[in-house]
This record gives sequence, C-alpha cells and structure tokens, in this order.
Amino acid sequence: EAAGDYAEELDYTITGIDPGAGIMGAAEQALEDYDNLDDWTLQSSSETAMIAEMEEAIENEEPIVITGWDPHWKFVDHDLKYLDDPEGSFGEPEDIDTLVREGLQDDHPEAYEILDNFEWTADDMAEIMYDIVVEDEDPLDAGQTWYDENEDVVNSWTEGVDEVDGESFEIVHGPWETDYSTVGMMTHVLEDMGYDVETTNVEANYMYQAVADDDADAMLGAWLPDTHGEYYEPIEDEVENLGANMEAEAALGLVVPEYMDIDSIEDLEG
Ligand code: PBE
Repeated sequence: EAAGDYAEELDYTITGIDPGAGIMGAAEQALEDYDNLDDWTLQSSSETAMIAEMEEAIENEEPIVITGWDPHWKFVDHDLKYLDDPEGSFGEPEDIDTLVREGLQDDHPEAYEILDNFEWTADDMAEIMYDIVVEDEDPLDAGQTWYDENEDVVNSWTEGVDEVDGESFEIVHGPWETDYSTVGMMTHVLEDMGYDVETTNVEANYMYQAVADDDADAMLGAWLPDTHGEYYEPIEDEVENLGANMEAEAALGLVVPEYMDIDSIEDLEG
C-alpha cells in the first residue's frame, strides 16, 4: 500500500468518542484546517467502542484512524503513533486542572487543602488506567492499588490536614478512563481522611455546570486551556481553579497503528 491510500479503505472516516468530549471539537477543527480532509467525517461513539474498533483493526492489520490522547493506557499495549499535526488543530500539551465550587474552602477546608496539594504525573494515572482497562479492575480497586504503592505521594497531599467525621463530598467527572482513574484514587484519599465521597459520571458540559451551580464540590479533570475551553470559559468566574494536578502532559491528536505507512495528518488523502 502506498502512503495515503487508506482513504477509501477507511471510508473517509475518523473513529471518535462521545460527542461532548473536547477532543471531538479538536478533530472537527482538523477537518476544517486540512484541505485533504475535506471529504472525511468524524464518527462519534464512546471511548469503549472506539478502543474495541481499534483492537479489531489491529488484530486484522487493517488501517484505522482514531482520536487519541495522553495519558492513556493504549500506548502501553499497542504500537501506535500520533500523526504530525502541522496545522496545530490539536493544540499544545496542556494541564489537567482541579476545579472546586465557590465556598468550598469555608465549608470543607480539609478537602480544599488536599485538593489544592494534589499533583501527580501522567505515568501515575496510566498505571491506574491500565489496571482498569486491561486488567478489568474496578476503578476503586485500581485506585486503591496505586494508593497503597504511593503512600509517600499521598502523604505529601494530606500532611498536616486534620481528619473530619463523615462529611459528605461530591465529585463530578466525565465518561473517560482518565477521569475514572483519578476519581477512583482520590475517593480513597478523601475517605481515609473521614469524608463520605460520592462520585457522579456526567457529560463534559454538565461537569463544569455542576461545579458552577454548587451541585458538586469538585472536578479533577479540567483539560485546559484548549480541550475544555468552551465549557470552562462561560463558568470561569463561578468556580475556583486550584491549578494543575498534572502539568503539561495532557495531549490530543489523531492516532494510527505503527504499521500504517503515513506520518502526518496531511498524508491522509481525500
Ligand atoms: N479526553 C480525556 C477528554 C478529556 C479527558 C481527552 C477524551 C476530552 O474531553 O476530550
């Protein structure tokens, strides 16, 4: 197969995830930015369905183009590559921020301080994600394993913070394994400090609205400034941003199996 001959085999289709995900907006932007993608469309599904399609393609050594991101477990188990993005449709590596509702510091100063101290790395998150997706573990079990193996890290967030007595605390998160991993871990951290933690999975736009409306106390997966910019900007003044819990390691792009002999989005013919 010559480079770029994949378009027909792929039916001019990029395989994506849930329509509310920020990466879907970036992929739509790429369809506009690249002339060679004029005839292509972005197929929405879910993270689970996209991964299933990717794994089937890999099994048959067939081409596939997916919306991909870091941190993610999929790069551990499969030989994949990001396509170069000379137009910059997918932006630069960004931060993952922690957002809390206004008034949290007064109502739950202990949780506020822990969340303010919370920071980790893409490798940390990927360990939990791997256990969830590949080992089929429950997010809470995978989060507990990471916690047990990284007590020094957790202690650096909780040191000097007083325990509480069964106060309830609600975390809202998106429908992706990045968020399940983070929340699975943080639930144990807060529960060990005496909180009664409830977690709710919602669509991306509602996640931001819930914190702005005080329906939830916190969210831990704000991909900013770009991926979730359209959700964040309208409510920016109604939440408190505690800064990055992961710095400059979150990245988006179009991802293909290594065996496809193209290197750039520009190589996808249309
Ligand atoms: N993601 C994972 C999400 C954020 C976390 C990249 C799939 C998105 O909104 O695109």
